[in-house]
Amino acid sequence: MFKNLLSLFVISALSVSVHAHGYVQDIVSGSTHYTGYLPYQDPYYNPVPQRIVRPVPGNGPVTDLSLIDVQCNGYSAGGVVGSSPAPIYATVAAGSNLALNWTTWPDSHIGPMITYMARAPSDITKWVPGTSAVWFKVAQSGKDSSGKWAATDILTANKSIYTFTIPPKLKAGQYIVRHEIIALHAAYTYPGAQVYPSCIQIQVTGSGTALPTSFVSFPGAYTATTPGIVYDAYSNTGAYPIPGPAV
Ligand SMILES: *[C@@H]1O[C@H](CO)[C@@H](O)[C@H](O)[C@H]1NC(C)=O
Ligand SMILES: *[C@@H]1O[C@H](CO)[C@@H](O)[C@H](O)[C@H]1NC(C)=O
Ligand SMILES: [Cu+2]
Repeated sequence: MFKNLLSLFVISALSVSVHAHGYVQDIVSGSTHYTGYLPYQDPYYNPVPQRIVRPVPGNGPVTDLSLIDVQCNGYSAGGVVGSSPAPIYATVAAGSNLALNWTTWPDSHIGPMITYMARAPSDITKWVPGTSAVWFKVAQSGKDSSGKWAATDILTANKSIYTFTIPPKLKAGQYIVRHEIIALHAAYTYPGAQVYPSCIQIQVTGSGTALPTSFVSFPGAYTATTPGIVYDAYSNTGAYPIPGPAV
């Protein structure tokens, strides 16, 4: 009896932490703040607030890596092919930092933080990349040599702020920043890794001319056999192979 009560308690305690996931709630460029897309508030306002972040259905993950949902989190069920665009974008200089403020991240959800960009061929407030190979990696952080994970150790130590630099020589234009945490607490098998992507629309300014030459698609970049997607984070004490192409 006592044992049953105890396991009931353990199960309900677990389900609290399992359900407390997250998303990017605030973006800072220089002294300009942009509120992120707030899935539990924005849809209920009339008019709906204008954000630079593409809408997400909630704070949950994507685990089926073959779905378009893995691009910007959500909406394959809504009949939208890929992510649904946001109405506005931030203007940021090449070479400057973008600070992304995550909602409080659960301690159990350890894993890498990875950032990609894709150059919009046309108006970013209408562009949906679909399954095209348009993404290139600009930043990544996994497990450091002392065993600290980007999420949750470093993110939490940094007050939930993740910062990356827009490549200094990047050609001016409109880009989607696809930023993600991949939580590995259940990644010992596939499906298991939990992808939490967030797509932020920006206009990059500057006189640079650089563009990468190789690109990946979402879905496509990650599969069940991509190194770092199936990974037992508790038994592996060595280095972690961050999924996807090189930066
Ligand atoms: C992150 O955003 C939240 C919600 O807007 C805010 O309360 C918090 O102060 C921000 N964190 C930092 C370190 O700016
Ligand atoms: C931690 O936050 C500071 C201030 O926002 C930033 O300069 C630094 O790059 C951040 N570190 C990481 C790992 O994001
Ligand atoms: Cu979770």
